[in-house]
Amino acid sequence: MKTIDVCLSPELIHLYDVSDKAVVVVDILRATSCMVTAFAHGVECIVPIASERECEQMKLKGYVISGERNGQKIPGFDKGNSPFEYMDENISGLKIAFTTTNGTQAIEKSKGAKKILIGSFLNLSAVSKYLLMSDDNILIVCAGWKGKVNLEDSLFAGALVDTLRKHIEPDCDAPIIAQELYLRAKDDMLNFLSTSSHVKRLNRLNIHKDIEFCLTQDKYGVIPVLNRGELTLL
Ligand code: 3SL
Repeated sequence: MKTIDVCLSPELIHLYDVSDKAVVVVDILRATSCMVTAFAHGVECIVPIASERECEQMKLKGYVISGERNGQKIPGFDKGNSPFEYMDENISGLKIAFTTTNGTQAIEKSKGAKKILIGSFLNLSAVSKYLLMSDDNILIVCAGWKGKVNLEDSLFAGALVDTLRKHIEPDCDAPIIAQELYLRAKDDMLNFLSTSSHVKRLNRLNIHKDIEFCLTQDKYGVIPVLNRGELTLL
């Protein structure tokens, strides 16, 4: 049977051998939800970049530069990190360079994996179906916040474990913890997350509607996958 594991923070990734695994990187609020939304609206590719400076330099190569630090759009960048910025008709065909506080860092740290997929509640079923068909062992890498664990990424991990549970073997207890958490939260995730650190942080920045949107399940059927440093559609 295939195995599944959950890395609750990118700081723990050294504990896992990713070389034979399909890694699903998740940053529910909001990086991977933005990426999935952007692909659902026709972007050509997204280059995830850890460093703000390197991302900025991509402007000279014709990329739209997008990103945030601490939840706020980086001054001088074209776009920030709200999924609502990646829905209009002008998105189609764009090449985007993207840097975020945690999400793109988690992708960077996952390099070396057999495959890297981008997960969110928005494309949960699509990712789950793909993983069911594939023979690869699975590792869900939660982006967390600056190395610390967060609730929303752990809930996504639990949701994915829950959809795959009959077909996979947990490799340690993190998938069981995540699944239990998800089962407690699933009927009202918005309420469950109301006291979570990042929801409070976003609320302080007056970012409210993104939270509810990013918790919507199965709005899109796209799966972004990393190929030679660039996310494209699977
Ligand atoms: O850390 C990240 O990658 C972001 O998604 C955080 S924020 O939601 O834009 O604050």
